[in-house]
Amino acid sequence: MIEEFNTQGRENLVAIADQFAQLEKVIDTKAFGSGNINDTFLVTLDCSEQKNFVLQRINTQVFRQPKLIMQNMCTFTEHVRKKLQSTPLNRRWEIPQVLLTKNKQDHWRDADGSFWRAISFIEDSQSFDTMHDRSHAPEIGYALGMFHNLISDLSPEKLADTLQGFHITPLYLQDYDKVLATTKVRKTPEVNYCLQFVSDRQTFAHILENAKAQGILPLRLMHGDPKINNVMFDTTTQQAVSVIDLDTVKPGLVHYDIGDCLRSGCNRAGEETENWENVYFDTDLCQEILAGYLGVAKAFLTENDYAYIYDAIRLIAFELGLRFFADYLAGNVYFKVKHSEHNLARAIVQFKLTESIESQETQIRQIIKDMK
Ligand code: GN1
Ligand code: MG
Repeated sequence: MIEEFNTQGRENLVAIADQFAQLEKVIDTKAFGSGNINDTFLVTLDCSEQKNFVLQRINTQVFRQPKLIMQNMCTFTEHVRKKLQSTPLNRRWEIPQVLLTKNKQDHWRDADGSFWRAISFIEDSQSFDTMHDRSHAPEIGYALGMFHNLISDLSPEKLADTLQGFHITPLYLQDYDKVLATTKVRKTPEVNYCLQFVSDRQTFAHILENAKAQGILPLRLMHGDPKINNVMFDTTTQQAVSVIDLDTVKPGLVHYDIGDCLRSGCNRAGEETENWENVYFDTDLCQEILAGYLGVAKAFLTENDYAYIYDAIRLIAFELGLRFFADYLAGNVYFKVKHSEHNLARAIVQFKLTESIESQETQIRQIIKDMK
């Protein structure tokens, strides 16, 4: 999709970006980031302050009610803005802002019916797909902790469910079973490995949902996608300054976030590697990320919350592998792919990571215990 815009649609893209520019002129648009769902562009304006903004076309096959996303974003940013105003932090922290169109709307529909929205770019910051520098580990934890901290007093009912079933592992398992029942699967060694991997973890897949249903883990607000490249770092200080990508901020378990942050931050080889033998879960990074997280989040975590952190790390890695694998079997209908085996390769990365997490269960549980 991005290529299509770059070759055929640049003028069109400038015209769309222009809807969100006020007096400034759009001087450049380029594909931006490595998102798997929406199409994202960085727009440059002819202006000395706030030179850039992020323009996105929301994938409405995934986010069926994109207006809810914008509504949630506005509720979230307003809450956090007020909170930071009354209790300022002693370091830089930024909240991505929704930018309005010339007609004061929070989105714009083009002639094809595509849903476009614009978000402020956090100036002088950058993100990384894998752990770039050890010193980033506590910062990534701090960023997630700060994010949770800032919304810990916003009640979950204030935000809508922008993506039903998101991170409900048993539902992904149901979808997977449906795909398996209706698809003729070509059984290569890689496919067989994945089939067996999922089959061996049927009971485990329910662990967080069971704890939620039994009231052991409370429903809170979560980010939904706090992977390493959604944390922005100040280019000068190299401190974390923002958590971006707010589309899935909605009621859920903080455990999905803790699991997602650690499964992405501690996988030094990254989600996109095809060198599966290099994939492992780095427990030193896990210790540092968790220390950064707990430095800010300790105040609202309960004894039960700690008891499920290990399972959350294991589950979210497994769940993402399951989601990639099911999408491969379904013909790559959800995640963007560069080739037909792409989702299969991504699934294997997450399953190898899950194996590494499982093989280090004792150490990981000890790290968590020592930090309480
Ligand atoms: C998707 O599009 P992106 O990269 O922000 C996905 C996440 C996955 C992630 C894996 C709405 O996020 O759940 O963890 O890919 N988002 C959605 O990279 O499904
Ligand atoms: Mg995302």
